[in-house]
Amino acid sequence: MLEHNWTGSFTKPAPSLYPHQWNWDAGFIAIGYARYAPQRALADLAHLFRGQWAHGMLPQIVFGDDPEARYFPGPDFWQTWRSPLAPRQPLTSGITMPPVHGIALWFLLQSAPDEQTGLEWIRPLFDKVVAAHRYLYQYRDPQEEGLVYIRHPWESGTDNSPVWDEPLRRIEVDRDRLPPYARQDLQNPEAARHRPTDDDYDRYVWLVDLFRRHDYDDKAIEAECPFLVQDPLFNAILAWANECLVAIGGMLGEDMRDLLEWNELTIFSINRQLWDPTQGRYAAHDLVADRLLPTHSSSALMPLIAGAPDMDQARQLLEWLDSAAFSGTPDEPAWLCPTFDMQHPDFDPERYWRGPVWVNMNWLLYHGLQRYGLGRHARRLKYDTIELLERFGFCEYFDPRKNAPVQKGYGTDHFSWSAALCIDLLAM
Ligand code: 2M8
Repeated sequence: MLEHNWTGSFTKPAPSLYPHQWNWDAGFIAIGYARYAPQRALADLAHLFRGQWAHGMLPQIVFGDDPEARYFPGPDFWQTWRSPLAPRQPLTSGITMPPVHGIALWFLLQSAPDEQTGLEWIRPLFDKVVAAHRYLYQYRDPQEEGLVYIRHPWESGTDNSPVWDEPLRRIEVDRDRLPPYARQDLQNPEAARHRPTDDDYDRYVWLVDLFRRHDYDDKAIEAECPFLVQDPLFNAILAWANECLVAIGGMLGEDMRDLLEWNELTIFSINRQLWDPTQGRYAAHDLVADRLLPTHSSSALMPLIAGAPDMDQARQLLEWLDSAAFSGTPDEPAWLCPTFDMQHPDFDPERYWRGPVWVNMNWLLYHGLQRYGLGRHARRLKYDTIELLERFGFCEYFDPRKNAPVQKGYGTDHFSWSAALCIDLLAM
């Protein structure tokens, strides 16, 4: 599948639905390649970082040049040439994504025949990944508390999660003033049931329009953007990646004091700011309303990957994972791990990030559980993931209900990170 999606210069997330290169997809894909084709991983990541902006932002999409590629929004819609910081070539989108690349470098290093070789492989990428973290701390952490915000649901990677509904509702869309656009993602008959709704897309487009009107100036956007959220998933990935970079930097003899300080603050603030003691889990913090968002997705478990929770917090997270929210009931058993609370009225087992199981989230949670010595849970997560792929194909996402009358996974098939992370899980 990865061969199939390799274009000659980068790996697409999927054959036609996602015809360009995506930021966190490339990180997960590199983790799979690391197991059998590390040079391919390095080439893929090198291509991604060609799209890095002058101030360090690593864009969500690096566009390829296939004239047949159909994707909205493409480069003409993003118009990133309005910013002096954006590369002229390759063209990119104007937002970022969860920074998994430090973690990918760590996995590449682990897969090398020896430490020296591994360090030589990743050396050319190291400073670029650090620069992407520096961008996040300098431009996305206005209160200098070690927590970075996202300014678009696409930056979360969990695009239409019910958690974003509340801050998105703040956006009043006037269709007459919205730039005209045509979705390209509804080409198969099931897509309208599985993908985000048109109302979601109107808000996604509204936000892009705001960004481009401000020529992608971070400060100007921050002053006006109604969607500024500190996501536990994004910040937990940042913290795990910081940790990986600090370890690699130590081996390379680099001065890692900045990253160490930032990371200490990030872990501290994940617990101080994002822990919801009334629920016993992490939550996203809405910077505009200055409050914790009341709905919680499986992202609320993810600070486990960064070692942020203490043992008592970890126990509360585990209880939640074991509850009907994620593990289902005797009548309605679940594959681990639904991305949203199955008992919540907003849960939708078929719609994208509102409930289905995603392989990248399972892979992350697997590592979080291992980190806390929760081997039995980690194994269940691993074998559920492999069984889903075996039964339903290398799809993009899966119905979490074991009793669901389905023969196949949802979304596109030949999905790169489902294949890549399966390789890694099997090799582990
Ligand atoms: C999905 O997001 C893109 C926009 O970035 C889309 O829906 O068009 C998400 O699942 C995201 O996490 C993923 O990186 C991307 C490509 O696989 O697709």
